[in-house]
Amino acid sequence: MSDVFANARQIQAEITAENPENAEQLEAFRIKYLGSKGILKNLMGEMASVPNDRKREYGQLVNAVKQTAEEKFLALREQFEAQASAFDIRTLDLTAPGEPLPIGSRHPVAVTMNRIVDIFSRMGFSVADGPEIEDDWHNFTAMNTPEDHPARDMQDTFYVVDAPGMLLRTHTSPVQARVMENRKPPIRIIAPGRVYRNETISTRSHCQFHQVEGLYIDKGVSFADLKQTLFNFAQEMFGATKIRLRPSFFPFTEPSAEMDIWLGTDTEKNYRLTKGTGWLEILGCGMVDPAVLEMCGIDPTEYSGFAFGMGIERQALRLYEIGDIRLLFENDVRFLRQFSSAI
Ligand code: 2NM
Repeated sequence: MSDVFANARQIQAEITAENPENAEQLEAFRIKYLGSKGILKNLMGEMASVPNDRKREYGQLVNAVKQTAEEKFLALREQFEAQASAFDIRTLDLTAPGEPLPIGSRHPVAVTMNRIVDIFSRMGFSVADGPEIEDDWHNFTAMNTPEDHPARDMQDTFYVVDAPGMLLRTHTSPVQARVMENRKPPIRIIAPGRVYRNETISTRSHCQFHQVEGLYIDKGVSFADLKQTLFNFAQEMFGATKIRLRPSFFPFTEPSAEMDIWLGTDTEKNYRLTKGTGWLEILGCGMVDPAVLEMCGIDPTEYSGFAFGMGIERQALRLYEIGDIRLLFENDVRFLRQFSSAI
């Protein structure tokens, strides 16, 4: 009779000493002790042989043994489950296909800018850049833009508060001014980048957009050079077959011109785009004003040059036949995704 008590205590010691090392061994442990034909069932079955006055004591002992086994089982099950769900190289299927990664796309303005840069690179132009927060001198004075010129007006230019003479560049021309100050001709550069204008009048206009300007200075650079270079650009960029130069005015060039490409009026789209003329304006250009060369430290009696400038957003609209410029600023991924194959 006293054997059943000793036996139960012996089982308890065995349970404590058991050390299942994985889920499989733990299941064997459970069946051995807690299963329907397990050791604890047997221990309970011994109750019949315990005298009545000790049944209560025996029941408590067997319950304690059972609790030991159950606690051990639950603790180890939790531990093994946690291990199984954690990263384990042995359970990793190295042949499984990868998760698809959503790939972003370049913005059409960036794609257009890259194309413009690429075309001029092949004609021997290199890319120059400069600060977007500029001083009055490089943005306006060096560009032959007088103090009372309307472009300097607060309505057009963002001036930096508390920094007299500092502003957000209104064009990338100050980049050219800085290059002319620091380098000797021949100079053949393009300056792509962000520019800022305070255009709050219409909902269509934006305060920040992108420009590419170009500059070519050497001995004997002529208007014919300008014409051939820009015609080549129009061919490469838009597949244009004809260009037209109309007289215009910029403070920094003399003479100045606006360049149109020939689209014709054969299609309704081209008719609408060219307002029935067949010609579409693409860029502004001209021979660099001798006063600009002089201010930037280049002798205008020795050198001459041409320059040009264009807004990139406008070229992007043309290139991708986008109907509304706002699409370029809204960054709606449903719009941007369409350019995922463009470089
Ligand atoms: C334009 C049109 C015509 C231009 C001029 C210069 C510089 F620095 F040489 F004076 N840079 N860019 C220029 C000329 C820009 O944009 C419509």
